[in-house]
Amino acid sequence: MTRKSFNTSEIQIERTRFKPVLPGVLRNGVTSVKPAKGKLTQSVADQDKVRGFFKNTYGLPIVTFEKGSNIVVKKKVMKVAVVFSGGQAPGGHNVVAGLYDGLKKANKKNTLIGYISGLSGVLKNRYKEISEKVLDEYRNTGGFDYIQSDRTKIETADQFCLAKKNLEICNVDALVVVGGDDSNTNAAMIAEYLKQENIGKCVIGIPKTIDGDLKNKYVEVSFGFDTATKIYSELVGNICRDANSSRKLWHFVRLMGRSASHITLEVGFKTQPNIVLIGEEILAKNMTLAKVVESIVDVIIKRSQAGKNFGIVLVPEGIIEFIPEIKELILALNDILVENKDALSKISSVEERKNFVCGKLSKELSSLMANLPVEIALQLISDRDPHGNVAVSLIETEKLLIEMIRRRLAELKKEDKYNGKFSATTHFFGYEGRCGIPSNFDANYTYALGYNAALLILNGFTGYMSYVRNLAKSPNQWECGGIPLTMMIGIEKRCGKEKPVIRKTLIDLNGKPFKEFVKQRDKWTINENYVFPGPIQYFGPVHITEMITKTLKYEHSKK
Ligand code: FBP
Repeated sequence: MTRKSFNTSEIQIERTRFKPVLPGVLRNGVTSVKPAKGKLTQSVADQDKVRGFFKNTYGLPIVTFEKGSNIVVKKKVMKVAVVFSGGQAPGGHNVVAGLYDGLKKANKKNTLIGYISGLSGVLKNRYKEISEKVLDEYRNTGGFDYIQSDRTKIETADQFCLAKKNLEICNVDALVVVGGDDSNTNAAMIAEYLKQENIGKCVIGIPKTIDGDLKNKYVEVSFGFDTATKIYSELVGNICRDANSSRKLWHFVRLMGRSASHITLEVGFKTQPNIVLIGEEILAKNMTLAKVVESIVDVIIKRSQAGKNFGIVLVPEGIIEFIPEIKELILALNDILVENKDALSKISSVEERKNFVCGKLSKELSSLMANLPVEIALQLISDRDPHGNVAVSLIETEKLLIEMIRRRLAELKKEDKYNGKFSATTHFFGYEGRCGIPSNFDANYTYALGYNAALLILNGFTGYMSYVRNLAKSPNQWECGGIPLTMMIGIEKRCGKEKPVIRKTLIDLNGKPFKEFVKQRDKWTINENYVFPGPIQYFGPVHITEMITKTLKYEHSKK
């Protein structure tokens, strides 16, 4: 096949021929699978408050798909809309493909449209019909470019009303939101609103994010994590080899992942660099910035004494939010930015903006701000995203660390406690992995998530997230169903107000992956135990092409 929509590579052409494997339970056609409802559920926290926000959709039962005759799915001709929301993650196009194929399997007359550029597409009523011909060109490809994405949040009464109106204009029976924790929170709110309006339209969420923090017993991993971490691991592995060859540089590699350090942990396992910082551990140990710096300096000195003035440090981008004094600073800044929105909008100079904000901080926090490199201070007061998150991807923590390390080493030199050389360089990997060609795992998983979402819709469910689990086994043994969105929700302070939000799952320091990491990491510090994973393999021996993440492997291990 040749791609007609845009230029393509040989490997992409070859990938369009890949046939995703459906989970065993979904393989015999949509009329041979029926939903079984489990017990009613509770939200993960703040039950009364969450129930108050979701009067019509709170506490639904878990749904599991089982083999069994089910003709209800053929009864009605359905029109479904899909939307990508938030950051890109490898496999998005296969969600659309699975959804499309599932709908068509039930009834050839079922149709699928894609809202363009995230939930703003719903508000502007911008969409395109998903056609078999064009979709075929996107199967098993990376990116979200077929229908694009953005971070719009549907929030105000007017926006909910407009969304409903546009769904009615398009005659859409169901909306599928492919998103992370914030976007799926928004999906839960839209589901609640439409249920309250009693207009018979369903909303289903799909767990997407490279960050891997949308995770629980049912959602074992969000899609994209597998591919993105494989891509970053190739890059980090190559850097390890470069460092080991030239032996002159310390490489500080910041990795995306927002608050959670799942990506960094996985890349750490795959490449075994000298230092892997884990935000959750820093928080648990209450490590100040000075303590974090000291822990790195300690390794730099030991390696230097062994004649090794080089090394690799992995830095999760969200680490900044876990260092106690900076966490306090960020929380204070969040409030100041909300409370002084109008005044700040009139200040165009970044320097004046910084001075204005510093004037509102306590004495201690203001002096902390003043001690930070000026770029970092400015990055900390940059605008929050529509969901109220700090744009951690814009904060160059690796540069902050290098600056502090330099200062500390200079002090130690003066005291004759260190006489090595410290030359450092930085890298930030995030966007490099978000649109990669999905691994076989992600290609299969996303296709199954989309197909399973079609089944949830055809069976009339709303307010659910499509789940596919038992992922450490082969797809034949994967289990499918729906988990109520409200089950994952707790209350958080966002933009100065209490809001319902799907809880991010951070690294569990008592979990098997972290414990395994603690067992291994000391061996990586002074000796070079680097691993060079190389690129994702799409063709070849099964133990390589179907390799799952180490995180999933340790989570499912018996020990
Ligand atoms: P999602 O949570 O929307 O999937 O996005 C994840 C992410 O890639 C984070 O790792 C990163 O901090 C952020 O998006 C960057 O956002 P943007 O694409 O807006 O620069």
